[in-house]
Amino acid sequence: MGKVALITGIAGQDGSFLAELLLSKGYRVHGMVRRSSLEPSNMERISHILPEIEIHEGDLLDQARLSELVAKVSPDELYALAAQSHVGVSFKEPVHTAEITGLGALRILEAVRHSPNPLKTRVYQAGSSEEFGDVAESPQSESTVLRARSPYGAAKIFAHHACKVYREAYGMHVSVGVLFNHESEHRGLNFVTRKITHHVAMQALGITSEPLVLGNLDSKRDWGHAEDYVRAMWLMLQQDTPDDYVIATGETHTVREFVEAAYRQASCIEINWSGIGTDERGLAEPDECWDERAAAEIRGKTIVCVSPEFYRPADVETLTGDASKARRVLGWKPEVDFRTLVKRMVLNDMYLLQP
Ligand code: F7E
Repeated sequence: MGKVALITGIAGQDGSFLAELLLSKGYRVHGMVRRSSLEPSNMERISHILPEIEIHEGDLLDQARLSELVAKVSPDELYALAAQSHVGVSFKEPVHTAEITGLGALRILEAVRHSPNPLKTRVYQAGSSEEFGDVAESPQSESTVLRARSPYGAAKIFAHHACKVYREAYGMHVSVGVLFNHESEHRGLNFVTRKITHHVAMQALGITSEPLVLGNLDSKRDWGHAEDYVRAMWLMLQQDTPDDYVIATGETHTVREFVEAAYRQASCIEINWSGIGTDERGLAEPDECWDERAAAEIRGKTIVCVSPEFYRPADVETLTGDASKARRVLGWKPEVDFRTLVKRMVLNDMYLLQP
């Protein structure tokens, strides 16, 4: 009989890809979802596999329910993916973020520790490159000091340390994946990559003529594809010994470069940047493939602008991951590069939005 997996946050980007991967490997997949997320609109990412998985209602705030669920499902592998995962929101709701993202992880560990067979269940905790914060060195690896710059990063550090404590104190099989930014066609619209590809697709299809409004364009991220990253999660739990692993591409791009790549892909438009800070504007420069009359109409139009609304009180400036341990021990490597990631996201949004 196949192994049993429990995924918290199964309806999210990573949860949906991971559920598909585990089903393809013959797992019986259980997923935990909050009552408020049971709305069909929140279940879209997993609607196609709903008949093959078992959904349970649960909440990271509710220890009794978590303990009951873990005891009942008795998973071989538990993937703790649920969290308040938006860094910007964590500045507005720091206590809530600590409750869900920090203490929620501890509640999962407690649920496993007090289950009938705590050493049976292998746990994957979703760590984050936000833990590196004001980076102490570059690139960042498993030995880099953690110096969070957001309430979200601080909560993830708490969860990360709790995992290490449970591993050492109780001999539990708990691994932490310190995942750098990972995106996809399933990414939520409030994260910068999908916000960009969705808006650029709307402009390209003539659905909107409003400019794309962003915050910090100079921020640099190491962006990979979520499908590659959930494979790393699974590999971690197949190891005899639990450990921490950085998962990243090792390649860093600015938000500005992501914007440029998206316009190039969607509409063969280059961007001329002008101004600085919140006065910066991105002006359209159609490439040589455009018909000259159509190009003349759009040339010089403001298609991107900046608003302080999307700045954070503190931002992590640059993140670059060193995933050599994962490559060496897990045999993991990313398959999707930056150009392909942008292309896939843009084309998917154009497909979804086509009239
Ligand atoms: O921002 C800048 C923003 O919200 C990326 C989460 O999955 O990855 C993600 O966290 C950068 C930041 O992701 C906008 O200031 C500019 O510097 O897409 P993001 P994130 O904060 O890096 C880590 C690894 C996680 O663990 C998190 O859960 O883009 N930025 N303008 C903007 N960001 C947003 N959201 N919206 C803007 O308009």
